[in-house]
Amino acid sequence: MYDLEKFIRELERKNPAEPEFIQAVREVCESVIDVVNSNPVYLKNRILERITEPDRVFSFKVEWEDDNGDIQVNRGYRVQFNNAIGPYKGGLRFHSSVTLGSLKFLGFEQTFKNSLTTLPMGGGKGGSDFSPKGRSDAEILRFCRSFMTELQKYIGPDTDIPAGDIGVGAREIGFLYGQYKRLRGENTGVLTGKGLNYGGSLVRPEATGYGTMYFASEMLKAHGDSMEGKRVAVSGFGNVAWGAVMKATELGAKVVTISGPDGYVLDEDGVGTPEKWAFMLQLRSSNKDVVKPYADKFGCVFVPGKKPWEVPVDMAFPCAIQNELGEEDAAALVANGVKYVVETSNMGCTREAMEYFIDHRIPFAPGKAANAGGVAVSGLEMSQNAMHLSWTSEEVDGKLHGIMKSIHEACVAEGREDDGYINYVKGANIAGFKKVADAMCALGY
Ligand code: 2IT
Repeated sequence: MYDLEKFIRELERKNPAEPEFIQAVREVCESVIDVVNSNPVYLKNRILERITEPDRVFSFKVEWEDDNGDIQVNRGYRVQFNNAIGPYKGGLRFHSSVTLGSLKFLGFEQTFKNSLTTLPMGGGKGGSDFSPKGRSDAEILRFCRSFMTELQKYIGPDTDIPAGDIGVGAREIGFLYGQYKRLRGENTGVLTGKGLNYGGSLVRPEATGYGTMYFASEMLKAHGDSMEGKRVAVSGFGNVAWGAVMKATELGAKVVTISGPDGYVLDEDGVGTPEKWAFMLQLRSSNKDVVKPYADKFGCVFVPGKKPWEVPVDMAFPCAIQNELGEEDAAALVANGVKYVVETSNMGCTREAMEYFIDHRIPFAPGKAANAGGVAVSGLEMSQNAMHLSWTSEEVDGKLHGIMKSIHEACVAEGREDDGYINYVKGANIAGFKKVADAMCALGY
């Protein structure tokens, strides 16, 4: 039998100064502890020790020359967390906050998220503390080349397939894939999120945001409700927020906020026109990491230095980065009458915020369920690459929709509590965990 607190203490001892990793592991273990303790096969297999230890971790030096001719040094990583159900799969994050601990949390989360997608993909994550903010395209190209020169030693189309994440979009994937092809002479599609004319999939850019809204629609349906007329707060302004605002609008909701490190925009008319969506893409590609220009251009309110959670809304979608929504934010949202919270960033809510929503019986979807549409369409891109053909957007979107529905069903099946409340955190963790744990037991040690 596992003693949860003792297990976490030992985990902290083995992984010092990695608070996000400990936070992510604790959340999963709290959900699955009864399932594990009542299963002799899991106990005999020491499943918690094995599932919380990454298979391997690579760390490498990335040297590149900036536009002034000065040499810069960053650190690159790839965490291959777990390949029990398929090859390692997960994004690359280029952001100043990247550390080994943050990538271990992301790789751990990815393992269960990928399991939920129903596709055969294991979990991995990588990236660098390099920040594209304020960099020229030429600098980003030189960084990406140097990064891939090392990374290519560890990845392959049947072993480890990276993709984008924060700071890694279509431009960076292009530069990275270009260098991979130069070095390896292959066209195997080793990265996903590629451009359409060199092996990418339709709908991949929109997939995370679309998927989250498909999940939200299922969630609302399960509560006898619909997206129609809902007032929505979104944080972030990157690829995920962009897909989310487009699909939310199509489903009849009104998104009134987006945000950046500089503050948030309150757009009472709604972030609901193609011109506004196109401007979000421009903001992202400008490498400035600010949203104020949106408020200036469209004449709406800009609130500097704040997060959008103080705005009264029916639904909140954190779409930026881990722990972006804390307990005070949760309390403000609940006090203002929020009805649903759909975490779209990975672990976007602190432990205290998540518990606040659950204690107040607000339906709360965790990122590993709600944002799985991105990696799901990455999985579909892998299938298309392996078959050397491409599907129409209707085919891809239809499969994405089906996957998000099935993730929602899995959460309900494992997460319904005695009072009828659907605990999506518990449901996602148990459903994602069981598949990986069973595969690990079947494969032996
Ligand atoms: O967090 C995520 O699921 C991603 N960044 C996407 C990963 C992928 O392989 O598409």
